[in-house]
Amino acid sequence: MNIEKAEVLVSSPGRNFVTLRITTDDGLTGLGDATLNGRELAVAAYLTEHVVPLLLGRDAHRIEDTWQYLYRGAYWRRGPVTMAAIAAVDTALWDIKAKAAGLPLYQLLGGKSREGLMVYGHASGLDIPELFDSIREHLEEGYRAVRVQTGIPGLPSVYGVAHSKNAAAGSASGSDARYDYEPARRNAIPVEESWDTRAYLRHVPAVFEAVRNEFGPELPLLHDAHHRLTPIQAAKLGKSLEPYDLFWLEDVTPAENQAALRRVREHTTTPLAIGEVFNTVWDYRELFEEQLIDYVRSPITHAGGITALRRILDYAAIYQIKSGMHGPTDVSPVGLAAGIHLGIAIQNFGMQEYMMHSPATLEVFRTTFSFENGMLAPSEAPGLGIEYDDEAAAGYAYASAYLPVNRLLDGSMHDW
Ligand code: KDG
Ligand code: MG
Repeated sequence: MNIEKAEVLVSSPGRNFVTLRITTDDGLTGLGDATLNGRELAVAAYLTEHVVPLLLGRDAHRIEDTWQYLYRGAYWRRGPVTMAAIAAVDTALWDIKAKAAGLPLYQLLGGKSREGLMVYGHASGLDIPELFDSIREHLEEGYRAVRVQTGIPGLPSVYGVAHSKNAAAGSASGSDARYDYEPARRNAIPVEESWDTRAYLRHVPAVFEAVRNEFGPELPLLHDAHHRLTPIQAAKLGKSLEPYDLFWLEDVTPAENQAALRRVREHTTTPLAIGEVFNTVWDYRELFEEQLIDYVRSPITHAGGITALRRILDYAAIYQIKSGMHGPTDVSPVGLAAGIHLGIAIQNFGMQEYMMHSPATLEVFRTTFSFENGMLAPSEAPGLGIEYDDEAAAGYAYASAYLPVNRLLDGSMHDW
């Protein structure tokens, strides 16, 4: 079963996606997600110019060898562009292998370890009443865990918090109002937001106190600090949130410095999650071996595919560290579906992020997974269970879009 064709599909149904579709000489197709938010065309070019020519004629069954060929063979290892490209190839080949076997992909990964994946949604509000409405809306949709992001007094907008006053009225399929901080905005240059760490550190604990008072002790609550704190600020935040029993506190410090998490860990028992911007197991080595984190945020799309993330999570399992796969709307339904198959199979699943794709996205990517009672589950369709609709995609042309950048009040650039 040789690879006959590999197409790089760039489309923009609601937001930009890069998808690799591999076709074999016996007519099977497989899909892989290669979307890198705000830098999409770099991966599309990497695939088109440097990967697709190497795939043609290769045995589609040789997933491990193809992974090693693209990783070791490139000489320039790691990095988000390279690893997203490798992830797309790897995922597409797993999709094909499972279709060839006539089985849903999770069966090839060891079969089910659970019936469904517990997910969390994105609740947010500029103020507490809006935030409560957003949490209630998520609970009504069946979510059994929520990420809580809040506006900060004095800051006109905060990434992760819907700007619109009626954001909580967004539809179950993820309207623009509800997630208006995403997709990355379609501008020639990024929007600039401002940031004040002291105001943030003062405000967030009070918000969590209010949420716990309103919604009780059971509801799993999560929070994302988007890499904006120094180690000691992060330690302070973790400590101040301890009374509110977070499921996890995410991305507290810039992710390049693994040692920073040592400082944070020394001071707080709030569970820590990190890794949505990591690309390889090497980014996690110190964090695992010193048990500095509790959840691995890498999705399949940005960590080199199913083959690589499986390895990362097996390594994590030795240290009782669990998965917490990234699942915003810039991980395409293909990337999400791959994560659902992996998550259902592994022993050390923790939590899955699920933001829900827009109706436009779901017009192009035909999904079969289900969301019921706060749990995602794969279908029994062979492979990933996703079809790409070329005709629908043709109506959604690519337009450049960027995440906002972040400046302190004095105008200097700040960490994401
Ligand atoms: O592309 C970046 C976004 O997906 C990211 O900022 C969202 O932090 C995020 C999250 O946890 O979903
Ligand atoms: Mg995050």
